Amino acid sequence: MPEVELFLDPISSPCRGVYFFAKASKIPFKNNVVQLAKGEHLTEHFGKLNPSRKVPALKDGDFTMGESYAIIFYLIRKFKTPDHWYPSDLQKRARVDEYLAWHLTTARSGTTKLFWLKAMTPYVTGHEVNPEKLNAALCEFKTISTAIQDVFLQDKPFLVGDEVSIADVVALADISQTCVSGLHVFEDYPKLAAWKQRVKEAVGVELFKEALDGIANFRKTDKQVSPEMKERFKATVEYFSR
Ligand SMILES: N[C@@H](CCC(=O)N[C@@H](CS)C(=O)NCC(=O)O)C(=O)O
Repeated sequence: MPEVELFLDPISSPCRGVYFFAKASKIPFKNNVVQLAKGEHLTEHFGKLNPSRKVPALKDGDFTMGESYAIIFYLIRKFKTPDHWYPSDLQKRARVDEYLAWHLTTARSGTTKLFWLKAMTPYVTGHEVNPEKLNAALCEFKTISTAIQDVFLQDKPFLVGDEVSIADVVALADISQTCVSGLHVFEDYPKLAAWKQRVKEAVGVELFKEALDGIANFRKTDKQVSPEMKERFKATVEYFSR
């Protein structure tokens, strides 16, 4: 029985990053699905695992923690995963850190906004989003994609070099959520499209599909959304539609 437990909802891109990494690097763990739509992260039990009541969370014996990047670092240190995920070479590692810092502070808000406007707004409100707002979010997303392709990837196979790292996994787990919104985000970015394929193969094509199916299926689970979460979803849609 694995000693490490992860608490994840595949709808969440930070969870997908942790899941892709843990599975691809063959870490033994118990997967506990926490359904955000049902408000399972708001329970007292989950609050003990992560007081900020966000997924993902990790439990290792009596030790518990949240925050996806920190969870990935914990798993890397505990399981001494292959070096390419987070290279021990000072400067290669710094490149991974650089990408992760940029992704968290700059890319994630744009990918999240586009996902909420394009995929979640029709699901929550029954209406398409205002086209101007959607266009602005698409422009922001294109700026992010251009930066990933031209600033970080350039002509390398992966974001920081010749081998897949946690930077690739975190980036793809996040950007790929826009694909289920019916957007063909990689069409205008041939290098990113080829990179996506390489990361998918490194992570496992089936694993990748399984994780994205989680989002696609989410929108079919309307009846399971708790009243509290319906209100929260509405508030989030309003926030991103401002
Ligand atoms: N910085 C955190 C973000 C975690 C986060 O925002 N999780 C979202 C899902 S993507 C969540 O649990 N939301 C539940 C809520 O706010 O009610 C991480 O990287 O783990």
